[in-house]
Amino acid sequence: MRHRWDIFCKVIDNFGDAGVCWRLARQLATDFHQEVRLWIDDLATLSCFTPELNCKDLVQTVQNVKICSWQQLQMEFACADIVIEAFACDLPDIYIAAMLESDQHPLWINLEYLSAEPWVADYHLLPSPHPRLPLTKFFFFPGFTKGTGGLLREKALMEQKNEFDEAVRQTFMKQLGLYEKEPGSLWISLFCYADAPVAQLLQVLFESVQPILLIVPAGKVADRILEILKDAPIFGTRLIASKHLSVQIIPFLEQTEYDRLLWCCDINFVRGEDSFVRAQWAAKLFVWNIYPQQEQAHFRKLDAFLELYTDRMTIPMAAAIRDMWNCWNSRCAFNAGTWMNFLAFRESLMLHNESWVNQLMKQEDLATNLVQFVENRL
Ligand code: TRH
Repeated sequence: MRHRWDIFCKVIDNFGDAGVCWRLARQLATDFHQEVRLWIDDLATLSCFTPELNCKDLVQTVQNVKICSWQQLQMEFACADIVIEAFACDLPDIYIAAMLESDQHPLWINLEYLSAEPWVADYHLLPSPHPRLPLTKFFFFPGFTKGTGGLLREKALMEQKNEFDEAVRQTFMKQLGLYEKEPGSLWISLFCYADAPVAQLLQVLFESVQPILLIVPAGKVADRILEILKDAPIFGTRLIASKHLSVQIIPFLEQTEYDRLLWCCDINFVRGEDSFVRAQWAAKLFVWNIYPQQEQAHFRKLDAFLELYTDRMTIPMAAAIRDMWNCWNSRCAFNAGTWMNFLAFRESLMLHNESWVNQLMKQEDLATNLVQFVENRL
């Protein structure tokens, strides 16, 4: 059934809040033909990966999603049937008042952050009655296992990935200004936080005897790399960092193009939440830079994911992954040994990642779970 959805998104920092909400909004509109409005307080961040967006337009429709600046709530509006409060962003009072006034109160869902911690399944879909008002919100937890809300995965994603053959790949790479891949070379995409040991990674890659192309979308990390390599010679669009290491800074990509970049690379360094999930669907080698939290709470999340992800690996392979990921998240010193050990498992990791994707695919995707929950409640 076609329902009206309002998704509320506050950009706390970086791109993930907008990235997740935009992906969900698009999927609800495209795959489920729902009427979706995305209320966002920072159009500029959304526009970084949605080039069609015009930041001056406070209301506009892009890819069948009505995007409204949060400021527009001062004008007259009608509540939707379903309200998604992304990452406990606190619905505006004016909207809560409108919910109370509507004949049938909208179904209120709080979309939580992704975590692999075991408690997630116990809290998924729990109701939380409002302390003062006759309204209830439901917690919706994304996750990797049965009983959680699942992961964002568009219906056509795997088909599109399979159709991304050599010819399409060549065209895509050309558009990005990337030359043909040298046989035997490694392509690595790099998206991480400023405190990841990027200088150490470069140091290790300088010494590589295998040709490497490090591809870095524009941003703070790209700036840092440019600073480190300020004296490196330039060949075409690439910086020649050492005999075998070249670096190419590319523009920050449109969201679906970023997926394609992950499909093109052999190893993807990803971060936060959304790029982390996309790297899993890409099924190439990936290294996660987790979003740092106070009192190192993020390490519990990192360990919980590693526990699941390495479950079916041999002990040496699991140890190599743990070491690489822990060092990349500054829990230990990253060095050439860590890297070489990780790379040594490349072939078996590729196979592992294929079966990891198959395991994840046994679960419904997040939007399907959300729609099913809504159908059961309305
Ligand atoms: O940007 P992130 O670090 O986002 C976040 C935020 O820090 C957020 O506050 C926190 O809650 C969350 O992580 C856990 O990383 P993430 O989640 O990977 O989001 C990045 C988005 O940017 C994602 O949708 C992919 C997209 N992207 C592009 O579209 N093009 C690009 O070139 C790149 C590098 C990313």
